[in-house]
Amino acid sequence: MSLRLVHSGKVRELYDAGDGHLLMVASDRISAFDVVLDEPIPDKGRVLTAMTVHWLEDLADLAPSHLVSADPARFPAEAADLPDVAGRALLVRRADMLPLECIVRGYLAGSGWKEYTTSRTLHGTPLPAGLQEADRLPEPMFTPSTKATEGHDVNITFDEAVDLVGKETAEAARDLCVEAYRRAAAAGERTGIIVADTKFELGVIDGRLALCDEVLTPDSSRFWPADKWRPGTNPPSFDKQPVRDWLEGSGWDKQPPPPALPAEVVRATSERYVTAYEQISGRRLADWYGAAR
Ligand code: PZK
Repeated sequence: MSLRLVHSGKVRELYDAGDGHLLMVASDRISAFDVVLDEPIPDKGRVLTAMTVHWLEDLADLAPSHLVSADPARFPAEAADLPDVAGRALLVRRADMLPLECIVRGYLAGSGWKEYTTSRTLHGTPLPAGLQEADRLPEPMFTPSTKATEGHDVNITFDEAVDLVGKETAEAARDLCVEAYRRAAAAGERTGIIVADTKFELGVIDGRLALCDEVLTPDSSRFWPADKWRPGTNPPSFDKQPVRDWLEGSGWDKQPPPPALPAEVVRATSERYVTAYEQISGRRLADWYGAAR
C-alpha cells in the first residue's frame, strides 16, 4: 500500500500520511521563467526541507507550526516506497488552511517594483517618491493574495482578506507574518543574506493559527546576497541566478520545452542552495537526514 497523493505542485508533492497527518515532499526539481527544467538540482529538496525546519524551530516561540518530524524513522512505513525521501520530506499535521497567500515585503522587487513604477504605490498603499528598484521599504508590508486557480496569484486588499477569514484571523495572520519576516530578515542580515520578501501559508490547528507549508525557503522567498545588493539594480537571486543567467544567454524563447542545463550550471546552482542553508542556519547540510555516506 502506497501513500495517497493529495497534491502535486510543480516541484513538490503532498501525501496523506494517515491519522490526520500529511507527508510534504520537496523534490530536486527547479523552475525558472515559470517552466520546470529537466535536470534535477542535487540537494535542492534537502535544502528546502532543512531550511523550513530551521526557521520553524527558530520561530517556535512566536507561533506553533504543522511540523511533526523530519526524522524518516517516524514516517509511516509506506513512505519507504517513495524514492530518496530521507531529508526531503516532513511529516506534518493536517491544518485548515487559510485561503490566503500571506506575503510580506521588506524591499521593492518583482511585481512590487513594477506597481511602484506605474502608480507609486505598493499593494495600493502610497509610498514615498524617489524609491529605486530593490530599495528597502520604510517598513515591511503585508501584501496578501489569493491562489488563482490558473496562473499567478491575485493581490487582495486587507479588507478582502477580512472578508475571506474574518477580522480577528486576518489581523492575527498579518501580525504573525510581519513579525516572522522581521525576525528572519534580521537573522539573514547577520549572515549576509537579504530576505527581500517571503510568502507564508498559515493554517488553523487545534484552534490556533500555525505556520504551515515550507517556510522562508528560496522557493517561497526572494533571497539576495547582501554584498551584491545595490538599489537601482535587480540584485541576483541567491539560489537561481546561475540558471537564469545561462537560460538568458542560451537564446531560449521561454516556451517549453526548455534547453538542457549544462552540468556546470547544475553544479553551481546546487552549491548556491547548500551555501544558502549553511549560511542561514550555521549548520552543515551533511548533518541533515539523507546525506550521501
Ligand atoms: C497544504 N499545500 C501546498 C504543499 C504540494 C502542495 N499542514 C497542511 N494541512 C493541510 N493542507 C496543507 C498543509 C501544508 N503544508 C499545503 N496544500 C495543502 C502544497 C506541498 C506540496 F503539492
